[in-house]
Amino acid sequence: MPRVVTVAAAQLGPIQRADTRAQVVERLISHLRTAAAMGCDLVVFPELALTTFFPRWYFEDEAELDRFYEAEMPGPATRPLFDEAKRLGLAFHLGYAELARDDAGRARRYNTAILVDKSGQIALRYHKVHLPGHREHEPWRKFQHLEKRYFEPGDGFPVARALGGIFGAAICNDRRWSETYRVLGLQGVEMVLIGYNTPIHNPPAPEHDVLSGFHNHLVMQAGAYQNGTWVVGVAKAGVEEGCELLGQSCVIAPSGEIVARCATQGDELAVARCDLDACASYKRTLFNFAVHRQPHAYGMIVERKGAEPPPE
Ligand code: CDT
Repeated sequence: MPRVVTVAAAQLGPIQRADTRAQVVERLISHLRTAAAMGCDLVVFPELALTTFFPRWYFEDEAELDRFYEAEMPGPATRPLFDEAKRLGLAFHLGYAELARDDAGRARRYNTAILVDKSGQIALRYHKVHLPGHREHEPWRKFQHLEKRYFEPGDGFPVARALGGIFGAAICNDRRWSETYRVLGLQGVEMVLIGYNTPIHNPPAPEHDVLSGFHNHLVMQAGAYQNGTWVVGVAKAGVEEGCELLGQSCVIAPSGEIVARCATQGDELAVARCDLDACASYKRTLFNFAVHRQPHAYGMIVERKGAEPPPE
């Protein structure tokens, strides 16, 4: 029997700071209903899909910061999303800011993505590993990117069996790192779910701005092909609090080809019928890791963090 997952890349237009959780969840539910009418199995929402992209601001007051985080999942505001997905028989993937507490009651903040299966159970929880930006306030920037301040990095790239296949997740900046896809690929991943909020302007390197759309697809297409996996990349797009975020949400086949993509910067679905068995011809041949990889030659990948050029 073919293992087909019909997936919706559920792009969101901007979420402004004044938008309430209830308003946002209503938009997510509207995406669920459209996706169900289109015969989807899985709806993929972006990174930090419940709020505006708050790392663009420096907050001194922790109580103000806390308002962007979820202390429970599902909580009172997100329960209707879980209920509606279950009623419609849909799995979904959601990015949000997670506020957990350790045994000593200390706050642990993560940029989190979950995959919720069709029965409403959380099948996979992922904490973003590659946190971009900076830790301290840098007033020279047009806007801040304080992910290093507001989150702690996750410690790995788990996969889960769901929907008849093997699923993994990555979040935004993770998609630019080949290590992300390879660690997932080494666990046999067949579909990688990636939400993102990508400001088109990068204050430390404005010369890259014009290439931001190219780089977005470049990295996800390479990651898909080199690991023989589907990749679903989903944006929060458009002008959010004066900051322009990239769109281009898409579904990428294990061939590296884009098979569906959004055309707007607003709320929009890109739907594709994904045969998970299409991964096999790549995983069995050109990218048969067990046959062709040479780990003895890759030691530096884990032993060394920064580049160390040879002496002059
Ligand atoms: N959200 C996120 O990770 N955004 C980054 C911006 C990089 S520029 C500091 C990205 O890689 O798209």
